[in-house]
Amino acid sequence: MALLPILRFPDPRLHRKATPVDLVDDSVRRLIADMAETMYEAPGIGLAATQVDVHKRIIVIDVSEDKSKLLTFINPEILERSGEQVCEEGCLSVPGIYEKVSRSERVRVRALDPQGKSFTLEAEGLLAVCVQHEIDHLEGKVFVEHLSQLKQGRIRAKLAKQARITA
Ligand code: GNR
Ligand code: NI
Repeated sequence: MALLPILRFPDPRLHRKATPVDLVDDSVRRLIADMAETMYEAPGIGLAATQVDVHKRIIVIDVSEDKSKLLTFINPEILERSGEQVCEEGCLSVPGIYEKVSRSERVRVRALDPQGKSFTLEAEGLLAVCVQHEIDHLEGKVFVEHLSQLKQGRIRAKLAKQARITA
């Protein structure tokens, strides 16, 4: 296993659209194991392959208290969505920034598991938020892009200032 470096907003590679996985093989399973290790170490509740500069449609999520329920979604698709919820979101690619984003309250997702088998999952609450946040990454979209231009400008300025301090 290996820890993978996480891209930081506004890296242009975060805006690439990921392509579907055509074969779930050992190299995909190895990437999933590395993504899970990277997510737990960060620590975070989700990670999209895009964030580790792999532009394939793969997501890992674990919203459980004791970090014992790893979920893997390969080629995820939202089949149905309903309701609305507002959640304060953060992102491992946008460290130190937390902002409220409005998303669907419930989603039904279809994806492949690490054995290449299709499954569907009904998600609500934080899990539903996380699924939508991660699928956005696969589309090249970072959560701050849901915010007003004014807020995005402030966030870019804050991150640029942080980068100058840590350089
Ligand atoms: O760790 C994470 N926490 C989080 C909190 C609220 C809404 C979404 C998230 S996902 C984030 C990890 C991450 O950046 N995934 O892409
Ligand atoms: Ni994120």
